[in-house]
Amino acid sequence: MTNSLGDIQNAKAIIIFGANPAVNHPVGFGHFLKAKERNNAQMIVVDPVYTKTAAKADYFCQIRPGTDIPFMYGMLNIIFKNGWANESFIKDRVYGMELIKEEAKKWTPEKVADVTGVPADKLIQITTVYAKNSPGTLIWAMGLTQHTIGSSNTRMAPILQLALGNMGKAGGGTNILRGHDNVQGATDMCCLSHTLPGYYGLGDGSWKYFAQQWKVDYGWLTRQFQSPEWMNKNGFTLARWWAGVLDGKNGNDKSHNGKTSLKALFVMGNGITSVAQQAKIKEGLDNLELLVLADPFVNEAAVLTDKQDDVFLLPAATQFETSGSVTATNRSVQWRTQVVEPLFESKPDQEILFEFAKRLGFYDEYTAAMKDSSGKFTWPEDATREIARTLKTIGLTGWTPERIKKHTKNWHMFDQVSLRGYGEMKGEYYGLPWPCWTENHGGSPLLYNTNLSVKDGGMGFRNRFGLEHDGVSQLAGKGSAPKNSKVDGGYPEITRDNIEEVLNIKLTADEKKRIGKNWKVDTSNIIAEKCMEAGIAPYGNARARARVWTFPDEIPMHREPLHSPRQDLVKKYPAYADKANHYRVDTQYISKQSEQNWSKDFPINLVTGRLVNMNGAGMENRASKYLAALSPEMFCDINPELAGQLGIRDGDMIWIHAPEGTKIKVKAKYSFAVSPDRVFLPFHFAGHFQGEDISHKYPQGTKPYAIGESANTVTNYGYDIITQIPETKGGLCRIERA
Ligand SMILES: Nc1nc2c(c(=O)[nH]1)N[C@H]1C(S)=C(S)[C@@H](COP(=O)(O)OP(=O)(O)OC[C@H]3O[C@@H](n4cnc5c(=O)[nH]c(N)nc54)[C@H](O)[C@@H]3O)O[C@H]1N2
Ligand SMILES: Nc1nc2c(c(=O)[nH]1)N[C@H]1C(S)=C(S)[C@@H](COP(=O)(O)OP(=O)(O)OC[C@H]3O[C@@H](n4cnc5c(=O)[nH]c(N)nc54)[C@H](O)[C@@H]3O)O[C@H]1N2
Ligand SMILES: [Mo]
Repeated sequence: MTNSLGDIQNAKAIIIFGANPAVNHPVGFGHFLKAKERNNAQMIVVDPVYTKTAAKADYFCQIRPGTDIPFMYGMLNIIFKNGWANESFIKDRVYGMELIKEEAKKWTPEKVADVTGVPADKLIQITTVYAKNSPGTLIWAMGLTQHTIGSSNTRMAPILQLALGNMGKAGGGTNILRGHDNVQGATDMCCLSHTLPGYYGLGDGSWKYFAQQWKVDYGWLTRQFQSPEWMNKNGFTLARWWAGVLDGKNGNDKSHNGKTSLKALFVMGNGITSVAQQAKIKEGLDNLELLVLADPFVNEAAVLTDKQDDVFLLPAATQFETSGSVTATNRSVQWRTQVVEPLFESKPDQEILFEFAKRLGFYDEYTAAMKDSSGKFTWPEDATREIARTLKTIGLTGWTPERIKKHTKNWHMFDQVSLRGYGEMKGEYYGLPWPCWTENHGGSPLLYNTNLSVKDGGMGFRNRFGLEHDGVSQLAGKGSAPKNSKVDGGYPEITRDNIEEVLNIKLTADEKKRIGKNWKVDTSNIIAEKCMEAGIAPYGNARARARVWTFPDEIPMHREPLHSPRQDLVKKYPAYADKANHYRVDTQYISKQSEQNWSKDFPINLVTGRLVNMNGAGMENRASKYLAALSPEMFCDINPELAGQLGIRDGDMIWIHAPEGTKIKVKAKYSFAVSPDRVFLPFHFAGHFQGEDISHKYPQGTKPYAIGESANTVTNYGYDIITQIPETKGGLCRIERA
């Protein structure tokens, strides 16, 4: 999220792609409604389903799943044609927009209408409204990401904002509504298999930096791997770990994993039934040697599997029973205080991990960086200090436990919209939104804003991809530097070698001795401090890239979902080539898409999403009598017209069949929110599997109040080409009366 939820109140237009905040971010949605009250902000919702958010919008575009790229190119077509683009912003701060202009020319409103299902005049109407009501904020969430082209979708949306010059502005920006409590923090800390914490890339240099910061021997670290080259390879993802268990099947090739299958699975805080391809996941679970589930509830992976031995449920404490820093969707940090001591024999997650480390023999190394000279540490304060000391890339230097606690204690001393502090909090923004470059820096509430000095939260775009590409400068143009900058225009990221030249300063001999190699590893903080004095962002001042020369599609291109209802368009916009060793698993694209005409046997689009009373895999809520009562059983939203064609009455049980050969049995619920060519399934249920009630497998006394089929038993095969997120928002199915 470039701005903040509060800042949405500054918007004059709000366009929402694939997010349903009225249901999924109901508190944050208050800011959207305030924007309407304050500025008469025009709200546009683009979604395949008429959602509760759409009900509050001024305009609703019912898009076919997986066609947001044509939709946005269609908007750009109209914007460029009418001269509504912000050409000076593009000239000074963007790279590669001419390629986008060329592609946009192809997407006339009529062509967009054919591909997306949104009428041409509607596209022209909403584009006019959005372009003329500036600043406009662009919101997205899972409706853009959960596709094989999810990563292209999430590049396309910022490109639209860059074209309109809506980036780096109050009331503008790209505001991605994050999911779980602290999911931003979890990502920043790298619950990921392809980077180190703080998004430091896998590579010898990063590992050496972390070895030093973790106070462990680099050689010891390398010995934890089969051989050192494995340190720099992507691991498995949550979406496809199961393929690692299934020897030689489903894209498994053991040579991608040190010639071995996965044998054990340790799950801490994921419901498992929330992941696509449940039948395969079951097979993966069944074939494990060891399954350990650390969860405050019964993790329904234990119910899904037929595995009888070596399945352990560890009682994890909840977040009410622990404390520490948590990061909100807008990069602001808060301190969470403990409400009660862990109940019964449950333990907070870190205690469980410490106990593991002790038994596996690396507790000393695990805790080394937190310990003082007497070998003691205080949890979680010393962990927070370690993070602040280490993670320069996203600017966490200023996040000391003392400052974070003071912010949380004084949250009434901050403005809700600008996040600016008053009284003793003056000069700081609520939660010190990162980057928070130094221990005196007040945080950056709004990314890429050049109207503020760097000291006050301003910055340009990061210089991450070199100084030039194909002879074109990657640095920002003259005149576009943050306020009070010593340099007028673009400049590179700051290093030991260029600091004196770029900042036009002289370092003392002592500073020269202490300074780190570059801003990302400079634990002396000399680079950050000197940069603040000079009004310079340590990470440089560059252009935002519309063209990514290292990606399979250099600019976002439309590609039909692997299972598309439009066979004619599949030929025109085919999927990617298959990708071997994609996070250790061979992954199908074109071979799956062209295996057969899927839409012939599976003619209906399948969309999945959320309910307001349930969360994720849903066990937490289905175990609550009152929340379960609001949606006591699994259902499928179906348009009465489609239902009528299939002879299905409201409340009938139906079978939903998927291309993978799997099926679920659920209740039909008449709804006009979906058009007759698609159905909607919530994914919060478990306890039934392909028509069978497996609830006898819950440990005694733990069966939740509501059980049902998991939508993920029928979500289709398909994984994003960069991130491997499952294509749970675009697939096909066949429906019949049960
Ligand atoms: N009550 C509740 N709140 C939650 C959660 C929960 O489970 N329950 N989960 C939290 C988490 S982890 C997350 S990530 C967020 C997710 O928040 P959202 O992303 O808002 O959640 P979804 O309902 O999954 O999807 C949003 C919308 O995307 C639409 N969509 C599907 N396909 C497409 C498409 O191709 N294009 C477009 N434009 N739209 C599409 C769906 O119809 C749906 O209305 O919510 C968080 N908040
Ligand atoms: N079909 C379909 N599938 C989807 C999605 C979709 O839109 N459609 N959305 C996807 C998305 S965005 C997400 S984020 C996932 C969400 O799915 P999950 O990540 O499975 O979400 P939760 O149910 O919140 O799971 C969290 C688990 O952690 C446990 N837990 C809660 N607090 C703690 C704690 O403090 N410690 C520990 N150890 N455990 C705890 C809960 O009891 C629960 O079992 O679902 C994904 N799956
Ligand atoms: Mo999520």
